[in-house]
Amino acid sequence: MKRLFPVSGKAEVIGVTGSPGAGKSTLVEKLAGEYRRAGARVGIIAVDPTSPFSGGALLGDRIRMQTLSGDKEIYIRSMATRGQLGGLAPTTHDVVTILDAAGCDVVLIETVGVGQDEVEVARLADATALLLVPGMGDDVQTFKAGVMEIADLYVVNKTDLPGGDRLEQEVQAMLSLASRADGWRPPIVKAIATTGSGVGEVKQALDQFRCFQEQSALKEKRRRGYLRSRLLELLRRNLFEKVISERLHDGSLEQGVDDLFQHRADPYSLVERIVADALGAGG
Ligand SMILES: Nc1nc2c(ncn2[C@@H]2O[C@H](COP(=O)(O)OP(=O)(O)O)[C@@H](O)[C@H]2O)c(=O)[nH]1
Ligand SMILES: [Mg+2]
Repeated sequence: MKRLFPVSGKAEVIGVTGSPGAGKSTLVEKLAGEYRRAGARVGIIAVDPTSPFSGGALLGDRIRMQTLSGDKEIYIRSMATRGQLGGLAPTTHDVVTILDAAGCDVVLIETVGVGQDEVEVARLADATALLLVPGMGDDVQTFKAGVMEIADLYVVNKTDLPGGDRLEQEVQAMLSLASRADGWRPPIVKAIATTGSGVGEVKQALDQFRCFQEQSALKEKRRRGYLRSRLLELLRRNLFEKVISERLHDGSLEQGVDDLFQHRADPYSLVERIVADALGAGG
């Protein structure tokens, strides 16, 4: 990773999020086809929540994306979240870097929209598309908190089913209530992922967003924001492991629990002492 990072940073990273069954895998496959036709090398990362069914889900994704599997300019990787809070598989960031360094022009990341997940994808990605489906409980009310704010593009999928127009109007109405600080007005694209209808428009909208970002230096701002949070996250993990390995290996963790249980110590002072010891500040 140390050697790959310096030669990465060229790929366009696109997150595709939405409820399970919304058609993300189907859309990603078709979208990958669009990018291939435009001559791009494409990487696909499908992040699955770990569950008793995940084996089936991964297999399903592979089958769904099988039209791509003979293409040497496409690389598909499924990853489990391993129950990590927040969702995105811990190594997803590194896989993006690897695909980027390997010359992928576009990296598509599919994640199941479960709470904190989308926020993380939005941070990692240059652009995030949110899939909504009519009549699946995906009405605007349930999505309002949090998720809506991170979408740069809305895809109303399964418009071969009834309710697509109404859902589009709902999203439109929601978007008209608030304007984004960066001035971008997220477009709404109607699609039928299974037939590929509207997928060309999805790519066009993503291209327009990229132009908008490049003109307004928004892309730089976004990437800097992501790199800052990545740096802090790695630092947090590294320091934590350092403290654990240097200070808490010899039963002192249990000793601390004991002190807390007896109320001889409070957790705040205990943590302050442990950290100060590990950093060599001496307390
Ligand atoms: N009717 C209809 N079904 C769709 C459409 N897009 C996807 N599907 C179906 O919805 C199911 C879930 O799709 P999938 O891509 O696996 O969803 P994901 O869980 O979001 O990745 C599959 O059976 C797809 O064939 C669409 O536009 N219309
Ligand atoms: Mg899927």
